[in-house]
Amino acid sequence: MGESMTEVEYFKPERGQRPGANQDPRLNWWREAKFGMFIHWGVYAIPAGVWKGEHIPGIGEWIMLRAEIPIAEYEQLAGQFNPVKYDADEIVKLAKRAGQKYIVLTSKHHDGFCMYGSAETDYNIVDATPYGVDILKDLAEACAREGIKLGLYYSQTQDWHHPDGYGNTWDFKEEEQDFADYIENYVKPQVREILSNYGPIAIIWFDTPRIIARHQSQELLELVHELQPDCLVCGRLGNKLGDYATAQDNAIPPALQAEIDWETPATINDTWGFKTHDYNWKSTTQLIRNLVDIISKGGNYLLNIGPDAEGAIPQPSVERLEAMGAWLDAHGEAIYGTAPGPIQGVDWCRMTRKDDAAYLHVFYWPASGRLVLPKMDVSAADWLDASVDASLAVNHEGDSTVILGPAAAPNEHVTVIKLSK
Ligand code: FHN
Repeated sequence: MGESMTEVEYFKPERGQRPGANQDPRLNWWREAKFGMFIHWGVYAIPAGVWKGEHIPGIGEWIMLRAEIPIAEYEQLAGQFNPVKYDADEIVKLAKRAGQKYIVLTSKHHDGFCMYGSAETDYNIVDATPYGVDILKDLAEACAREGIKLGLYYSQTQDWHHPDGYGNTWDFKEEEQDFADYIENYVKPQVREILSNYGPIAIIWFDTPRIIARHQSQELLELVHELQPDCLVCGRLGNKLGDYATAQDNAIPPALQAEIDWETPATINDTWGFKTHDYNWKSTTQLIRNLVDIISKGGNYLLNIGPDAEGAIPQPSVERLEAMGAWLDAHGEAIYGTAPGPIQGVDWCRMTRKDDAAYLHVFYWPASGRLVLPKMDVSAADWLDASVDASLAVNHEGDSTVILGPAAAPNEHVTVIKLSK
């Protein structure tokens, strides 16, 4: 893909998009999977957006930076972290019910707190919390039992707790920090840990590649591939390295991106880490349309949940994910393992394809019941959802192929019609 406006806007080159991707067979499972669950979880779920009685604007996991909370104060959250409602099986089963095929958990976010038992620091869930359980081990075992791939988010540059990590300007002076030492003697050993102690890891999801040098990104990529050759590295490793491109948060490119493998990370409300006062939940219809829109343009959708301080998943997230799963139960054939369809750029519909079939995903249903498409080589139209009981026909009229259906959409979110030759 060239330096088009689309690339600049949606796949910032400095965030590390690898030209010439879309070939590597290690990504085959991921290309098939289409839909994953992101989990942002850490001690920031305790303040949940509120610090000393004040609502801190912005995303929940950034509260330490936004409120410039001194390390000595923020660290005390670890001593209160006791997520007794955390149930790895329940999370994995929710992902399965939602139709999500992989999970990516924050093993260390920018606040530096490790959600796994690290030998490199005591600032981790096993050593620093009353809970004392390695939640990553539980999640890895649950994923293995349920056949879900597990990926790990790891903040490789920003670490507001480590004296040499990037980003904490209120406890440390940047000119006194040794970022190279942090990468060499902290990040690399930790990446080695998460790739050595928890079985197969499908993805390392690096993020915010600020100030990282090319050789540092390159060495991290090589380390991941040396330890687990099949492990994918997302496009935010930095310096145009990584196995696939990562769109900006919640961004869906306006057109097909056929030349690259890409993924959109996205929120269900406006935050990643749990916030008590974020009620801006996207509707189920919007989430299903985002999924379809992304898949039809060749991408993957990594949709986030932010468990609360007790480890419970917010009910609005559960309800939406289950509703997405119900839609996917009837329409998964038009999503999983598909490629972008032949018709692109029509506002009222999206299209995917598999083998000889094209799948028409209708967002806006015309009252006339006439779905007018550019001419296509198809002779049959069927509802993908076998429970729909309404007539459907295909007509070729001049330069158009017209699908004739009922006056109202059979599905409240997205109706899918399978078109065959
Ligand atoms: O700063 C992070 C943010 O907290 C969150 O993890 C998202 C997920 O894509 N990534 C960064 C912002 O782009």
